[in-house]
Amino acid sequence: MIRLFQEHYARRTESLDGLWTIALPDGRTFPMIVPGVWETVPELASYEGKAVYARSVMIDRDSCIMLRFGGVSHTAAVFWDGKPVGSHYNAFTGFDVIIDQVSASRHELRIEVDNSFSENSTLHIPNDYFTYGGINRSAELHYLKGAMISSQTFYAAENEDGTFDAHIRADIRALNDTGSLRYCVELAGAGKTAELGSMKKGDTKQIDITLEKLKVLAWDVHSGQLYPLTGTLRKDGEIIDDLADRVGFRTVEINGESILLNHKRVKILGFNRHEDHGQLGMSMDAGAMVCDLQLMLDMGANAVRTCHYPNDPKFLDLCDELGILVWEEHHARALPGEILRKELFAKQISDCNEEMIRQHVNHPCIYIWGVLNECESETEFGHALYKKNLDQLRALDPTRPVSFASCRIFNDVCLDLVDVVSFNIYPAWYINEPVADFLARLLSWMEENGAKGKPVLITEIGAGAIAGYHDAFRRAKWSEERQADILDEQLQAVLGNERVSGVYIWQFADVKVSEEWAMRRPRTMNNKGVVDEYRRPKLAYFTVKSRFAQEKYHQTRIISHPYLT
Ligand code: ADA
Repeated sequence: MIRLFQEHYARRTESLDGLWTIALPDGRTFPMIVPGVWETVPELASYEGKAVYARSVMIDRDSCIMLRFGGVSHTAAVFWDGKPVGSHYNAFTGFDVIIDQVSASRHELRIEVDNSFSENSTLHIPNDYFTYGGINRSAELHYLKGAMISSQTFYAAENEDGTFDAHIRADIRALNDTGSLRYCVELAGAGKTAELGSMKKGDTKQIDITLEKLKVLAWDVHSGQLYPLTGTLRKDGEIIDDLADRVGFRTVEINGESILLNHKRVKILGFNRHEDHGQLGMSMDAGAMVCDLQLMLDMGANAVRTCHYPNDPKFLDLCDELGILVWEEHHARALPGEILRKELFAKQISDCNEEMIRQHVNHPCIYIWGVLNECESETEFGHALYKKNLDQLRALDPTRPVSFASCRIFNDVCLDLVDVVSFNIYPAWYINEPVADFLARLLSWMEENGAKGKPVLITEIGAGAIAGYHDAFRRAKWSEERQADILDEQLQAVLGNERVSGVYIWQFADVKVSEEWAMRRPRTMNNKGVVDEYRRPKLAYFTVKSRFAQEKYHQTRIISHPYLT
């Protein structure tokens, strides 16, 4: 399943997860698990290129079907019985392919997958994380009837008396000429109906429904109160489609230099987390994701930054349930100027913005959207580019603040564009300057350069250590001891500074990087994790745990299971 919960009860869906076959251009074939990455096959550990995934699909009645992919890394061309039916670029957002008039018989489904770097790829480039190959997230087969609920977007507005009004926008799509349709939505004990009338094949309609004065428990840090939101579509009284989601009621506000969650100032105690694991690559199942979150909670964290791309919906579902705040950002890490100036980049990043927000907007755990990590924010061209991307995010979701993580310290010209100012800094690691001194210089400079009166986040800070390498004298960089000491100094300075609204440690776990980075990255890994790639804690784990535990924002964890309310 693509989500952690069942999205359809009336619509018939089937999982396409399981063993497929892949064929390489040289004729080799392998059984291949979906979701998964081919690098877990020893013979393909360093294979970069094309592979054709294939399986048969039995359709037991003449149907209109939809193929739904959570993610394919990084380019997919979809073929049904040999005919091209869809394509998608970017491993980190999902996509659908609708196929009409499918006969009741056995069919062939093929996906040509390509993870190579080329002129056709502006987001996946050789980088300080790895681009795996495969159908990296779950896939599903949906049977559609005459019309479907394409999406339901939820937004909650709090009333003076503490109740909430829920605004639901449903997009309906007719797959055939339909008779009179009726849409119903239910949430938190309330419900409403909207008459749609008849629709012609290909028609779309948008319905806005408000459920007023709902008495609900707020979603909060370490208390993920969720409510099922259920939409149904009826024709002549029969349910022909449905869509279930889970939503949370909370408020996120920027109030001067503070970030408020439910009117309380929140302090971010977070980690940067890549989707990567020593054994599973980027295709971590929910169990492995929970293990990561349990380690972060054990260290006292309340937040995760999805560096540097939209995350697996299952991971976001878990953050919803566990009450963990998420900074989600589109797919961009330190892209060079020549890429940023390509027309293809403008298209690929705009598609990613649209898909990220349309697919993830209902997750209460996401409190902020980010763009263009460490890109060209020191030039006029960069200012226009950041403005274009931030404006697109705001247009798609006016309810959340926006930001970007800057490394153009003392040169950035884009801080005026954001609601929250954020910096990636590495004093005592890359820069041999006492952390408190560097931080003081940064905070002073930024006040005169667009940050005045805005919250500040340190979106990256940390140091490297090769797991198992020890220096009894605590001097050698890359020793666990030195990493722990640097992180201790960094966290003391950052968490002790009232002007800073929080921190995301770089990073949670060691991750694989592109071969092109090998000379700058021992083990061809980014070794700044507080755990290694197999989640074995380094000494720094306990340093973080001690520092986070001293924060008054370190709440007693009340993990209340959803639906108890
Ligand atoms: C940057 C970048 C991260 C990582 C980090 C590092 O801040 O945003 O992706 O590369 O540096 O490890 O140096």
